[in-house]
Amino acid sequence: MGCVSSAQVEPRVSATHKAIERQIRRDKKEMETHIKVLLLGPGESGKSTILKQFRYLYGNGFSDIEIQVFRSAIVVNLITCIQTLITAMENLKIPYGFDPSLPLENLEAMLTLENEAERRQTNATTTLLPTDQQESQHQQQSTSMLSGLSSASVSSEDEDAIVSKGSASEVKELSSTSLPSTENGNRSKQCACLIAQCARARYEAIKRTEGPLPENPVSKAVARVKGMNLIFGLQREESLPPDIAECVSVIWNDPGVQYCYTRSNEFQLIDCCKYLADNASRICAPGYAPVDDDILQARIMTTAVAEHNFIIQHQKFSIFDVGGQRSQRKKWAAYFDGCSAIIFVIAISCYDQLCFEDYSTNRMVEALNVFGSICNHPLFKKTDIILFINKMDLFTIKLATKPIREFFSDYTGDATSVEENAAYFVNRCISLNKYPNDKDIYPHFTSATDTKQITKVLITVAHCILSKILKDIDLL
Ligand SMILES: Nc1nc2c(ncn2[C@@H]2O[C@H](COP(=O)(O)OP(=O)(O)OP(=O)(O)O)[C@@H](O)[C@H]2O)c(=O)[nH]1
Ligand SMILES: [Mg+2]
Repeated sequence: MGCVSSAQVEPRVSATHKAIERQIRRDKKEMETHIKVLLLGPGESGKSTILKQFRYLYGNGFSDIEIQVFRSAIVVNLITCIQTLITAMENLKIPYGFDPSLPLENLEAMLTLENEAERRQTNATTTLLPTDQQESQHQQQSTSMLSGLSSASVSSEDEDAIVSKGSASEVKELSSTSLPSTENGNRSKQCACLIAQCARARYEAIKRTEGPLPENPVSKAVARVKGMNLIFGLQREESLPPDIAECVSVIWNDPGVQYCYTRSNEFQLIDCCKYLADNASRICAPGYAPVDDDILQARIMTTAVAEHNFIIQHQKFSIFDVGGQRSQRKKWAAYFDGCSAIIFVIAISCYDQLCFEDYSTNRMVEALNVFGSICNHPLFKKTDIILFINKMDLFTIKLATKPIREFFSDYTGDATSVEENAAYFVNRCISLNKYPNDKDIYPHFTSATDTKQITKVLITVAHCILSKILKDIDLL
């Protein structure tokens, strides 16, 4: 066995030692610069849509199988939206064909005729009733009229009472006593209330005279779409029956359905409804293949945490997309460790909506609560938060007819300025930060389905996250 002198061993040992040290340094650097970003926020705020945009921008888009899944989801989304509107038409008692854009006097005139018809019918019935029943019916009518007219703010029960029992002149009286309010919010609320009453009266009249749905193209289309069952989606290559596109378009273009859509905050309707319904003929056509914009509009609720890796400016980013519904939030904590940055997403257009999970909590209030608990979580005491105030496109449209003061009474700014209204919600978020000296909140106004707009924001955000992390580990 040969002997090796220490003089021969040492250079080899020190070379190996240096190589190991270099590797450790490389690993450490990689570990430190492997950036873990969490996408957090309540359900339907747009987290998965933002992830899709990251994939278009820094990844390879979507595989054929994924596109097939989106195709199926988009078709199901479209049919579900139309079925939801059909159900809402029934629940809100809106007749097909109802046109709220008619001047209020025309609607009132319509009410007069309908109430006259109702009065004659009631007279015909009451003459056949025994006197004590007539008395009780009369009492019921008087009570409901009084309760409707004496209330300052008209609740939906009051509306019911006025519409089912009151007359056109009473509705007119309500309009003339309550409409002169100079406050934008009150006025629009009361006009909306009056239009809703007219819709109900018309609905009741149609039901009285013609049964639930008169035979016409809309009612045929409604019956056709109502009966569809697409619960498992479409199979590969499978298409919708050829008449469905026409049915969807007939329903969607009905003025009553359009009016119902303006009241979609009173029920649960996904935000892509208008986009999908406007594109129904393309989506329902045989051989439909979704384009990128369709994929961005597709709504698939996230129920399993998805991790996606990207190389951005030579650094590895892992972005985690979690489910935002209440039942999904329990899973978030498992991903908090080692988090380098949080992108918190709030849908600003949800200020007039109720939660999907419970129909009594305002979605924006829920979003602010969730934001507060993440922002002040002990593990994130020093973690900056990138705040995406998302769905600015929908917010801008909504704000024109629904002042936020109707839902957030402490808002005292300009009713229609998008900037001022949006700043109010940003300030509400910032004021929740209990560690203002340890962390910053960086707000961005986004429309996640608008590729051009969001791309700029994502590039800026990725650059900022990277610079900050590299600075922190002293590599700059
Ligand atoms: N118009 C518009 N629609 C948006 C925007 N962001 C998201 N959406 C749509 O809103 C719906 C919900 O978006 P998602 O990305 O699925 O929401 P999410 O936060 O991932 O929801 P969960 O998975 O339930 O937590 C989808 O139909 C999106 O296309 C936006 O900025 N503007
Ligand atoms: Mg999601």
